[in-house]
Amino acid sequence: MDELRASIEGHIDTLSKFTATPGVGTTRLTYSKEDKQAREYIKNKMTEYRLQVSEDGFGNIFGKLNGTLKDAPSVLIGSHFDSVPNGGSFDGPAGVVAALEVAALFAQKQLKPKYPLEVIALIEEEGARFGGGLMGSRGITGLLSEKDFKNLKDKDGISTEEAMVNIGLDPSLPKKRDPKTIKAFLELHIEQGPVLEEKNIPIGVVEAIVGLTQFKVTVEGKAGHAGTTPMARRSDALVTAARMIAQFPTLAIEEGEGTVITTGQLNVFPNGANVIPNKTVFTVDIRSSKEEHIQNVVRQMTELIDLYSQDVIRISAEQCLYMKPKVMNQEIIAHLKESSRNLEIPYCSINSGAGHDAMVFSDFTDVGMVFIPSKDGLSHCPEEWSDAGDIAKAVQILYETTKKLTEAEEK
Ligand code: HGY
Ligand code: MN
Ligand code: MN
Repeated sequence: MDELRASIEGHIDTLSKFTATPGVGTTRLTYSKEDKQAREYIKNKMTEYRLQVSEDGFGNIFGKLNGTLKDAPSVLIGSHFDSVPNGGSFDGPAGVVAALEVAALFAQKQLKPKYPLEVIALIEEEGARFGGGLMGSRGITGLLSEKDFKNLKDKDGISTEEAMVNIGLDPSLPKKRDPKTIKAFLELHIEQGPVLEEKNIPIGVVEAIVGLTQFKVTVEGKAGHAGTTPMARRSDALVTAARMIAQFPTLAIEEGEGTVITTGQLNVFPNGANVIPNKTVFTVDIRSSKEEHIQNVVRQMTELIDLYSQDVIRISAEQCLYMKPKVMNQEIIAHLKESSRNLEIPYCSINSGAGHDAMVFSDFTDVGMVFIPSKDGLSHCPEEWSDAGDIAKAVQILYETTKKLTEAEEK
């Protein structure tokens, strides 16, 4: 176990170095220089663990161990390797590293699975560069069409495919994958909340994932001189945005049952200290375990937009992502719990307040997720930390579960 723990620490430590903001957390945007560095490391490890390495037309990375059954669907195991700006070292990479170590155990024990095993490292789960998020998994499953993918641009107007080519990726490779080629999807992820740490339990078997939606709201007013424009003659895009955003929390609190709403991004144009803003663009992220709460908050947000539209020239809202609440596959949940019991590793059931690629795959195949504790419940910040020993415990549970799902016998 110490060797496994050391190997995990080595992976996490190396991947954490591939950041655009050294010393201030992990910033690894999709198709960036840092993406390319992490990609090379992951592909080298896949090769070292005797996996056949490939990439698809989105830049998702696959490491395959063939099975003995001809044309059989694969058991996918993995997570994402992009990050939020100034995020942590574990959100995503913990799941990719765990999957690599499961494959390493298959190689060490010379397992020949009936069904292929594929380690997968997914791109743009966070949406930090192109917006929306869950892009790699939505692309594979066809939820994000090839056309919509091509049309996505970052804040500098660089398109997805342009950015891919800039780091040597090939957008012409196959994109959408036939769901019949996937038998199951397993993902280890950090909890990103306080529950497991407070319970002092190392493993959470995920039962359900909240539904979520994200909007990009654009408020258009009129630029003007801060000194000479009378207050009564202003069409101030920032004041209007601020008045709306300040009312959002009440919508979620009054909806209740854990409903949450967040404005994480706000851009002001032209952003001059002595200029009345003529445009603001901000995001709205709404989540709940019950779909009707999400829809109620969206309706009330829309009513607020209509109300404040009279103060400015125009307000528009673009929905970038909508995912229903998802439940994990009961059979896989049972396998994960049985493996934990057999290994005498304490576990509990848990629901996810964070979104994950597993919620995308769950419409196309059997899906299971395992959480490990997050120190102080923190995530999406440089302080994010999880114990490599807990990741090692999850590797053992995922190894036993993957053996069952791939029908691999140890010699
Ligand atoms: O936003 C989320 O829940 C995930 O971290 N992308
Ligand atoms: Mn995240
Ligand atoms: Mn994540």
